[in-house]
Parts: sequence; C-alpha cells; structure tokens
Amino acid sequence: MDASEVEALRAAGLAAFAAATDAAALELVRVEHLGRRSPLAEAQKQLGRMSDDERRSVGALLNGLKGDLTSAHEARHAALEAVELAARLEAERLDLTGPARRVRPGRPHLLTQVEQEIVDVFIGMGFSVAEGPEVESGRFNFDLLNIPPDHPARGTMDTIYVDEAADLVLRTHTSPVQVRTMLTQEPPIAVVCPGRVYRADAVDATHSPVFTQVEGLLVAEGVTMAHLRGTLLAFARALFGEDREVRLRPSFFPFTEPSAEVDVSFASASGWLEILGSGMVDPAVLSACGIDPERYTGFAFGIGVERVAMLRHGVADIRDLYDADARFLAAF
Ligand code: 2U9
Repeated sequence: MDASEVEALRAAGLAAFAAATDAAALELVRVEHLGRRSPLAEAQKQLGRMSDDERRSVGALLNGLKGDLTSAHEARHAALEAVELAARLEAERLDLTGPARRVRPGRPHLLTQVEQEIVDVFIGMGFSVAEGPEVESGRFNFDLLNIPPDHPARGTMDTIYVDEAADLVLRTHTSPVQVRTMLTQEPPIAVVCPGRVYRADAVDATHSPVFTQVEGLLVAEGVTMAHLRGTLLAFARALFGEDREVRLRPSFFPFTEPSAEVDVSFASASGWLEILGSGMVDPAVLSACGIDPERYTGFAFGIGVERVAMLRHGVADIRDLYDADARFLAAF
C-alpha cells in the first residue's frame, strides 16, 4: 500500500465519520474503517511480509492513518452524545413557571386559642400551669373541696359517674388539680389549671356536657381579697382591654369563703357581664389539703373558656365550637 492509497482511505474515513448522524450509523462506520476486516487492518496484516525498510515506512503511514481515524471516531462520538443530551434535556424539560400547589396552613381551634390566651395572662403574672386526669376520684373532685355527700352537684343529675363503687367520676371542674397541687407542694403556690370538665347537662345554645375551664389558685402568707381583686382586674384588662373595670358581687361556693361573682365592664352590653367566679379558699379546704390555715391564706377563681370565646368573638351558639365545621373555624 502506498502513500496515495493511504491518503484515499484517510479521506474516505474522515468523510464517513463526519457523515454519521446517530450512534448506530457511527458504529457501522467504525467497523468499516477501523474494524478487524477494514482496509486498514488488512493492510497491517501485510506488514509482516514486507522488507524492513518498506515495513517501517508503510507502518508509519498506517499508524498515522489509524490515529487520525480513531480521533475522527472519538470526535464524532462526543459530538453525537452532546446532541443527544441536548435533545433529551429539551424533551424532559420541567416547566417551573406553572402555579405552585396552594399551601393552606392550619391553626389551633378557637377554644385552644382562647384557653392559651387566658393561661398566658396568668403565666405573665408568675403562675405555673398544672394539669391532671379527667377521670377523678370523688375524694379529689368533691370531698377535699368541702362538697358534702348530699350536695346536689354530686347527684346523678350533674355528675357523670365512671364507676360509682370505685368512687370514679368525670371531673366536674379542674379544682381537683389544685387539690393535687396542694397535697404535693408547699406554699407559696400559684397555679392555673386548664382543661376539659364534664357535667350531665342538657345541650342548648349556652350549655354543653363537656366544656373547658381555666381555674387558678394562689396560696401564700398574707394573701387577701385585695390580691384577688387586683389579679382579676389585671386579667380582665389584659384580655379585654386596658379600659376595663371589674365588679365583685357576693356569691357562694362550697370551697371558697367569702365567694364572689366577677363582672367585667362591657361598653357594648352598656354595663357588666359575668366572666368568672372566685373567692378566698375556705380554711376547711386548706386543712383537708394539708395546709395550715392559721399560717396561710389563698384565693381561687374559675373561668369558663367557652363563655369568654363566645363573648370575645360574637359566637351565639356553643355548639358551633364543637361542630368542627371548617368554614366556621377558618374565621378565627
Ligand atoms: C380549690 C379551692 C378553690 C375554684 C373556683 C369558681 C369560683 C367558679 C365557675 C366559673 C365558670 C365554673 O366554668 S364555670 O362554670 N367557677 O365560679 N371556681 S372559685 O375554687 C377553688 C378551686 C380549688 C382547691
């Protein structure tokens, strides 16, 4: 094979590689021009039969040819891969300009929001939060709170009994949590006790057999009714507005003496609305709970969370707070 024949193979090969338009065509061209039965390979097989001089010069020509064809193959291979990649990227393109799926954040239930607001006000005054079981002993729910066995609240009318023989009830208030606190902690004690309570009530626009309370208790040396009034005035102003006043009216609870209903001024109601009950902890209750009433005094109060939520947000029917209608709840 002479130089002009090698030149012809080179020209034909380079043209064929340049003309291949996909990987399959390129492979056919490679087999034809660089394969074991290509003119190049056949020529290389002839080298052994040549004289030393001839083999050296023809060998060099063939090596040059092989190098050029191999480079042409690799260059075309790379070029076709780049084209293929560009085509795939275009075909699988993601449209990032489309509208995103709308995120609709949830929120705590209105009752939970109001309960937390109430609790936060007392935390701000230094109270701690205490919680307890909803199934209680009659001893903690009634006896230690100075509510005698023949008290109407204990009858099957108002109390939901879990197991009468075992003295187990659904708590009718969160007061047993304060009882548990006094039995386990030394004064000074300042706790608020939020939670669900249960009464065998008929359902109407303002009554539910399950409702929510935040009760509070402060026991220390020298606590007076002035501390009670000042605390509840600060609470009313924090929750309803700094222009509010409170009014205490005499009342009765078995566990407080004296006892008072607490009204908060409402311009919209052109007067007063009853928001909570309160009183000085009855000395008999302090004694029953292991606290010396000669040394310590205390005040207590109870707030109905549903009533506060309904007043603050203009909810007319307590059942709206339990229906779990997302259209209603989304308004708060
Ligand atoms: C202990 C001693 C005293 C808690 C009190 C009230 C007055 C009260 C009502 C408010 C609205 C219940 O949810 S409601 O219907 N509560 O009027 N609660 S004093 O007194 C206590 C509690 C625990 C050891």
